[in-house]
Amino acid sequence: LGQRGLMIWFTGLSGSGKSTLAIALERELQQRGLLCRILDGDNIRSGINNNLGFSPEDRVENIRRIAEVGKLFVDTGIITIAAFISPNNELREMAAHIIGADDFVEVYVSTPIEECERRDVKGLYAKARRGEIKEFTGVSAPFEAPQHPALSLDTSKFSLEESVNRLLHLILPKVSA
Ligand code: GGZ
Repeated sequence: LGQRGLMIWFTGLSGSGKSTLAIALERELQQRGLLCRILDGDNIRSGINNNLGFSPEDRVENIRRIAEVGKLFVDTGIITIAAFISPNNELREMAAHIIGADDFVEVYVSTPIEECERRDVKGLYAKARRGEIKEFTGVSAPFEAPQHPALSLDTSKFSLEESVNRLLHLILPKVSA
């Protein structure tokens, strides 16, 4: 295959830019001939995890299954990009443990909540503030910032291009077989 598998694990609030970064990173990796796969709400919460909500217990099960599926991809040699809020250290440590710490790169998308809420692409923050969505991360459910991420990216400070360049700088040296 000419590449090594790796999990790029994005963590951050809703609207912080995880999916946008994941898609832009995937494009750059593919242009370099590297095989990759995005795991996000669109292909996980709508499918294998469609019986899960956002209670603390369901978030654990969400992340557990994502990590188990992700491990299969990583062990196949695929650069796997996960974009989930994964709101606390315990969840992220579980994922790292399942996948294997050597194959796990934690990237904190640290865009401040004020900016995420200002963007409110899907109107979810407004709904959460009105109480129409319960246990919404950052509003009525906790988000714990990672203590030692491999990389922190605040998308209100860096352009998409700058962020992707930083990601490539981190990842490319790790994936040559
Ligand atoms: C957080 C929620 C919630 C609640 C629905 N809390 O911006 P989005 O819409 O597309 O991304 C959010 C997504 C979060 O799912 P994750 O699987 O990443 O969360 S976790 O890792 O905590 O399990 C948001 C939408 O789902 N969403 N309700 N209550 N986000």
